[in-house]
Amino acid sequence: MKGAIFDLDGVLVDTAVYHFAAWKELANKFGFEFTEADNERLKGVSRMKSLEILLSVGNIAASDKQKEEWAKEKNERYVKMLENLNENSLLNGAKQYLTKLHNDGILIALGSASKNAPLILKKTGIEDMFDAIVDGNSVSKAKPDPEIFLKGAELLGLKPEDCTVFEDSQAGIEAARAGGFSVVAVDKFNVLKNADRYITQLADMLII
Ligand code: B16
Ligand code: MG
Repeated sequence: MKGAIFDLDGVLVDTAVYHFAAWKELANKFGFEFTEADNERLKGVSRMKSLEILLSVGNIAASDKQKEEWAKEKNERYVKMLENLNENSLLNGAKQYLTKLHNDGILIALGSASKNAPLILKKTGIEDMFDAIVDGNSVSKAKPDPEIFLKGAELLGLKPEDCTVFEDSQAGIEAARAGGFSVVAVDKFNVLKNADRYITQLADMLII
């Protein structure tokens, strides 16, 4: 491995809890329950696609304009919750593993679908640990399309086969596979398939 490409939500930072809370508030406003099981389907998926899944759960039809407004509303709720983020929001072993890779001369990229990635990196204090950043603001195709990771490898000046992707979503694993990367699945609930290696948290990577 010459390069490591990290997903953000669910791999480095526990923002999934805030995504869920903000989607749940929106669903409650519409008058239906949005469960943890429903929420699993949103992991790694873009904001608009997530809204469409939520609306299908509630059996709600909407125009594109309405969808834009609701996606914006959810994001405003979510960004407000992100005010609570700090270094303690980093997942177990995340900062230590990034530091280890850096000290070992491995190049590090971010490969996240989130448009809020710059804010999250800043609030958790890890923005300076990346040699390249690719997020929802810089790509047009969402995972499982490999664009995010291919762009990350390109910015690092490396070939996909020299990089490992760390992912917690099935869409992200498929994206990495499609791009020719090896994949480590961060799989807390034993639900992911098709990865080269499975860990429950990045701290597992520190155990030799
Ligand atoms: P935003 P990741 C993804 O982040 C989340 O897993 C997914 O739940 C979210 O819908 C997506 O970012 C977009 O996030 O609304 O902040 O742009 O896992 O790719 O780091
Ligand atoms: Mg993720």
